[in-house]
Amino acid sequence: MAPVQASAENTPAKQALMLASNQTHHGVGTVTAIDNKAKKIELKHGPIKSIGWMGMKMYFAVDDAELLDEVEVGDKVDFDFIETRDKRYVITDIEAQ
Ligand SMILES: [Cu+2]
Repeated sequence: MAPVQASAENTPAKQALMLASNQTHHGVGTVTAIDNKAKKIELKHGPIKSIGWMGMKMYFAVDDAELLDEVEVGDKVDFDFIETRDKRYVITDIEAQ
C-alpha cells in the first residue's frame, strides 16, 4: 500500500480538475491494458448513454493511481468516470465484477 501523503496532497485530485459537469458516468467493460507510469487504463467498454457513447476501446486517466491495483488485464469491470472541460475522462472508481 502507498503511504498516505501529507497535507495539501490529501486533497482529492478530482477537486482540482476542471469538470465539464458534476455528472459521474457509469460504464461496464473489459480491461485491455494498464499503464501504471502514465496513470492510465485502456478499457473496451459498452455503450454509455449518459455521455452519448457507443461501445469502444479507449484510454481513461485515473483519479488515484491505486485504482490500477484493483484490476488486471482481462477483468470485466464496472467503473465510474468524470469528464473534464478539456475532454479528459477520469475514472474515479473501478471494480472487477
Ligand atoms: Cu469510449
